[in-house]
Amino acid sequence: MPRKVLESFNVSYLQILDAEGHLDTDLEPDIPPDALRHLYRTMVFARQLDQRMLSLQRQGRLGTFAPSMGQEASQVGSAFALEPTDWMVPAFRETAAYILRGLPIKAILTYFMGREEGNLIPEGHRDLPIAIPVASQIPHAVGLAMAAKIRRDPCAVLTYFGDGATSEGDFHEACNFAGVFQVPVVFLCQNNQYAISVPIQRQTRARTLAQKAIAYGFDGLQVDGNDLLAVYVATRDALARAKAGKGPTLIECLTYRMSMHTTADDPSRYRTKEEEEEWRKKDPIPRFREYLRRKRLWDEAWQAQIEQEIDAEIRRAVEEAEAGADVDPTDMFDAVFASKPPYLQRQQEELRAALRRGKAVSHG
Ligand SMILES: Cc1ncc(C[n+]2csc(CCOP(=O)(O)OP(=O)(O)O)c2C)c(N)n1
Repeated sequence: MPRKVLESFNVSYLQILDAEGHLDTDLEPDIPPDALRHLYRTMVFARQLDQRMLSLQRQGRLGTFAPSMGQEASQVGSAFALEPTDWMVPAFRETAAYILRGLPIKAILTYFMGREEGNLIPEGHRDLPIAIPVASQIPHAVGLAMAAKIRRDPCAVLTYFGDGATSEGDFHEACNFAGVFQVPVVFLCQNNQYAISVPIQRQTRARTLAQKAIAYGFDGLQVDGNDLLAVYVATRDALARAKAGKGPTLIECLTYRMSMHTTADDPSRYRTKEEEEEWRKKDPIPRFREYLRRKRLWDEAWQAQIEQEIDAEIRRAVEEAEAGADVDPTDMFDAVFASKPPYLQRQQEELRAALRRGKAVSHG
């Protein structure tokens, strides 16, 4: 018998606005001018907040956090494609996506100042809290999508994760389940080239991460993750397919973590200045600014105005967050389940008692 080819596959790459500012007008989405300016402002906001948070962390006023610098287009472009009724399921680096979704800045700061209340997503927001264990949020997203399907809730779910997460079992189990049950989920992998110090070449032998979708029976595509327009179009289309009952999509956003992994990391130990410089030329923010400028939607005066407004807004949020109550470590047992199971109740009591004893010792 002759051998037959049973499967062959294609992985497409989408770019609409390249690093030199060339625009593919056939693919350009029709986004109203106000929305374009809002998208730009959100990216600038995220970057300014990153910088402010870094200073606060260095001053001992904020805990460790993972900067989103360089990944603003991947996050803002994709989150913009969501309706408020859709779910957003982040990992731990999605500050820019949270800002676009309208999470109060005070909540973001409160969480990173070590207070659990910052992780309580306000009523009515369909966003999940930060997930630190790598890839753990991906099965949660698939669970939400499965629930939506069963309840006939016409929403879709967008979940974020990094290139490193694609080496975790959770990613593969989630993809398999989503493919089998055709649930309305969009997997958005921000391939920022590193998982802490591990480069993408040590993460996979495959040419793209997008092609991992093929084995699970759905489509994967790669997009220029520093091109907000391409990210938006890819996510918009994937969400539409999900809502039409056509199942999941894996979108791989090619991007770069321009800053440190977290504030506890020193990237100069594992990557070169030359490499960082190459990616700096692909920075998503100046690229989008130039796009707006050519449309006469950006000028220096507006830039100065938004920077000032954002600065004032961040300043207010920092004041409010710092004025909050002291950290209570026993809070970590609350809000995990709708009603606290007895074993967590017990652990919370034990911790309270231990803290009281500790206080008695230190004061006595
Ligand atoms: C299950 C688990 N293992 C290890 C860690 C420690 N850790 C935190 S972030 C990270 C790398 C994640 O890389 P990637 O998924 O590419 O996301 P990125 O940090 O680049 O956004 C690791 C290993 C963790 N948080 N959870």
